[in-house]
Amino acid sequence: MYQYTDEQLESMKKVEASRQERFGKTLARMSAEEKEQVLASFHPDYIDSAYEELKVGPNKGGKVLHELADLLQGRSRVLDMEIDLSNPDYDVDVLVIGGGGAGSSAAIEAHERGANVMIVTKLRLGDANTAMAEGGIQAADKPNDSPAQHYLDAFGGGHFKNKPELLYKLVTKAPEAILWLNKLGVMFDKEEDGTMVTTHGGGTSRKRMHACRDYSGSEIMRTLRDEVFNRKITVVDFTSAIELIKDTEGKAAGAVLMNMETKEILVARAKTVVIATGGAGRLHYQGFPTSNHYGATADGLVLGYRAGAKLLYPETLQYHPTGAAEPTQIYGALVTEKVRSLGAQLVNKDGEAFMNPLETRDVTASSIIRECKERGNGIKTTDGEGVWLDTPLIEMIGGEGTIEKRIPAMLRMFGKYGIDIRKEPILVYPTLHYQNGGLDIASDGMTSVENLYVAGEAVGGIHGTNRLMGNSLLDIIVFGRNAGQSAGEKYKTVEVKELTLSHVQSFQKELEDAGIASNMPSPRLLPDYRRKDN
Ligand code: MEZ
Repeated sequence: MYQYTDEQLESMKKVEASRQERFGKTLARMSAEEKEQVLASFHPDYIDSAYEELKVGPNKGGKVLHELADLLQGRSRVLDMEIDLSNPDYDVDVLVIGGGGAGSSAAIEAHERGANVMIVTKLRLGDANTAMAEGGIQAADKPNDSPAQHYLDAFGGGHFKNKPELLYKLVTKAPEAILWLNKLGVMFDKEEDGTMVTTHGGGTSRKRMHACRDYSGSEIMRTLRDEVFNRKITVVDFTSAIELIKDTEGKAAGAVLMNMETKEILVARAKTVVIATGGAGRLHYQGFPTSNHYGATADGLVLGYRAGAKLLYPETLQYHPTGAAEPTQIYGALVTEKVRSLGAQLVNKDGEAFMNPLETRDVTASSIIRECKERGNGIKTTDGEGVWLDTPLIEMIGGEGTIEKRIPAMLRMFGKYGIDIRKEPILVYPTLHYQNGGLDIASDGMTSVENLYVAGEAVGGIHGTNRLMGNSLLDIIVFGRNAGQSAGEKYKTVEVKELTLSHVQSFQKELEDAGIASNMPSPRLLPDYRRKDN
């Protein structure tokens, strides 16, 4: 059971005392200038000292966070191995690296096109950020909405940096994505007459968030996983891709795999390869906690980069405004934005609502950091500080039972520690949630490396430099299917030449020429939480 400190209890009383007065009031949105100011002063992406310039590779001269630079310029795990590429352990049409929502969607679509598909995943199928997504998936499929409106919201939220052709695909394919999922068996929240229930997210001008309570990602992943199993698609689990293989024409042609338990090295030859390895939260950029699953270590970015694929906006990360700040056992865990969509306000130590809670994520996270760091209005927590998210307002607005019905996962997550979010506010602080940038793709999903496709969080450019809520579950479906459809057609024309890892040696030479002699094994594969002092 969580025991509040005296200071926290005293502050909570002020939140309770001001609740009635705050109830029903909507705080004004910030002006463009105010947003720019708070971002420049408080968003972690603006901290220059957290970044360094890349010395080698397709983004040479560009800046990335130190933690990512260490891996992009780290030492390939295959350099010290003798690997026989002449006799592959697997030979497939489409190799999908990653077993989350994007990888599964890609595999299903490629399989639909007759391809012999194999998914390789370092944990189990479905151990992915997809399964951890809570609040929902956007699609403009109501009469008062349109893909054009969805485009404008996401383009503004992304600071007008989204790659237009990718964003166009995202929003125009969104209604179809919902229908596809619905047909596969996803249990979306629906009204009695079968209409989908939709809500707002930060930065949306229409209610277009479709959800499955606050288990949206888990429900979507359950359905995709069933479909992969029903189709009998080969899944090699507990096995990581540690390097891409090319053929002598420089085209992607497979991957070197490592069994995570036995460390056995295996070779997969493939006519096309889809990277769907997800995000990077477990790199804990700038020391932030994360809402991500354990495998989120940017592996796909490293593999793709060494193979010659360019990164787009790798310097922009998403810090979800509301990670749990107490109790310490769930520090950094996601408190879905849906909590704010349903009416919870962000409140400081004196019981004052300090901002409109549905500003875009980057603005909201920065404002929370400002409230704590500059204004001194945060509440001390075990791991740092936080602000209140006043959840009891949800029941006042929506009626008794709303929390149980709409956000049961939140009720349970805090309930385990004796915190009843229907009656008490909760403490939150930004948590590392999403990698806005990633590998650059064309609208068919292919990188600049022939036959190498990317889908899901490993892609950069769809969301510009800041993603809106619910556009990630959408992008894993739209771009997962897209990559699977493209790779599932392309393989039919591919003739793989002799396999080679010469690009890895060339990259290593580039590193040495640049004076970088790193011994850091790359990709990371899993985080290391072992204590360093014994
Ligand atoms: O898209 C997301 O990141 C999402 C739906 C998260 C959430 O707050 O629930």
